[in-house]
Amino acid sequence: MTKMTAQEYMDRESKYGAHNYHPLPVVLDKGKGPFVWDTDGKQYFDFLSAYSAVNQGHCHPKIVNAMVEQAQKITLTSRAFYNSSLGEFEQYVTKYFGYEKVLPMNTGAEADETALKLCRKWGYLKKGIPADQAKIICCFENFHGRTISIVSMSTDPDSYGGFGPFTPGFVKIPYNDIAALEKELQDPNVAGFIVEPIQGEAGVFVPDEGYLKKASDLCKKHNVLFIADEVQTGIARTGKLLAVDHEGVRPDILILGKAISGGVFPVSCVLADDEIMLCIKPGEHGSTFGGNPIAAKVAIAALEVVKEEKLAENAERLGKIFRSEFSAIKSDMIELVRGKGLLNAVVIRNKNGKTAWDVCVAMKENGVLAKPTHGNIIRFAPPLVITEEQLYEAIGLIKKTFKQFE
Ligand code: IF1
Repeated sequence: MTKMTAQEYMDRESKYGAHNYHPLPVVLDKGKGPFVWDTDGKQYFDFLSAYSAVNQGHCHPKIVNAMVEQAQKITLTSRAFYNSSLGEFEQYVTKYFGYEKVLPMNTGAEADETALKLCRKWGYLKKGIPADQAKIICCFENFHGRTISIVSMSTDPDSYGGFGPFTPGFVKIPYNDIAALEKELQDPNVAGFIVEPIQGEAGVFVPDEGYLKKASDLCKKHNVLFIADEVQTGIARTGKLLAVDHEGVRPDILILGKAISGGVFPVSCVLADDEIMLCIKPGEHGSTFGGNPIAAKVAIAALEVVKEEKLAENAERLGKIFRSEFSAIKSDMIELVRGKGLLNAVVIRNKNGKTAWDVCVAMKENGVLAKPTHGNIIRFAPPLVITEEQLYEAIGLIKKTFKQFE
């Protein structure tokens, strides 16, 4: 059989697959650590990490082996029965993050939905909010997933447009605005406040120092649950195990996904203490694959790697290098660079009709993969296993790319 060209791979996806994405024109075939290779064998630095799901690097042997080993024993039992791996994961992950209970799911959106349901349930059973009156505060420019209830919180027409009618009960406020939050918290029917510690998809918006702490304290004062969506910012990405750790904040409900499995298998979960978690009774929530044995073993291995390889420390240190090197790049296409740890973004100023997309295509040619979000922002998020030497090499290729637009 003759070798397919990259174009043939792309045409086949376009012919048979839904057009719900507009991928960069590259066809990936292999991944290892911070690198990926395309179908022609060309090597790239992966600076997207599957949207921060591959923090531990592509195909980490310890995590892949955990999956392969379990897959040869038993893959799925459903929760109709107990299984020998789930409790091990539940004990490990609750101790790892310091919570009494965990509810395992698969995707980030499912974990966010679980958190919303848990918050409403708690509002009715514990806070005494009248039936069906619970409100949850969320932020403009949020991203929490793609389900109907989640896009009901969205202020991005690309996320919610054409998908109405929407789930009621969400109160939208500006991000990073304590006064706006305090105003809405006066409503006794507010059950929770859901927030990304850093708004990833919006373009890596880092809130003011102290915002998360003040928000969390205000929620406590008004008996409202502080819900942190760390699907993208968690698992060492921002230089601490969790982004909320930068401010010593302990969310009432913690939402994790993506890199909790190292990108090897879909795993997500919600963590909370008994007073909240036990509001959901048997039969009131679940998922076929939630808490399956493979997910359990993969997540334990992925979390062990984070500690063993000191990924948070690496992200903290290399993130500082990235931002200082980037700030030194002389290019009138670079408006600013911002971020925390190895979750960074560069705001691009269009030049001679060239946009962030053109920069990403040129970077691809030079061996670095990244993708624009919201048109003019390029997110740079390499796997946290990248070494300082590899980072400098990648930055050199990025600098070379911007020079091509001078
Ligand atoms: C897409 C964005 C990133 C997330 C946060 C929950 C979820 C996500 C903070 C849902 C998922 C992914 C989804 C993917 C692209 C990517 C993304 F641009 F869409 F927003 F990372 F920024 N909370 N983010 O970032 O988790 O259900 O996807 O497992 O939908 O295009 P999921």
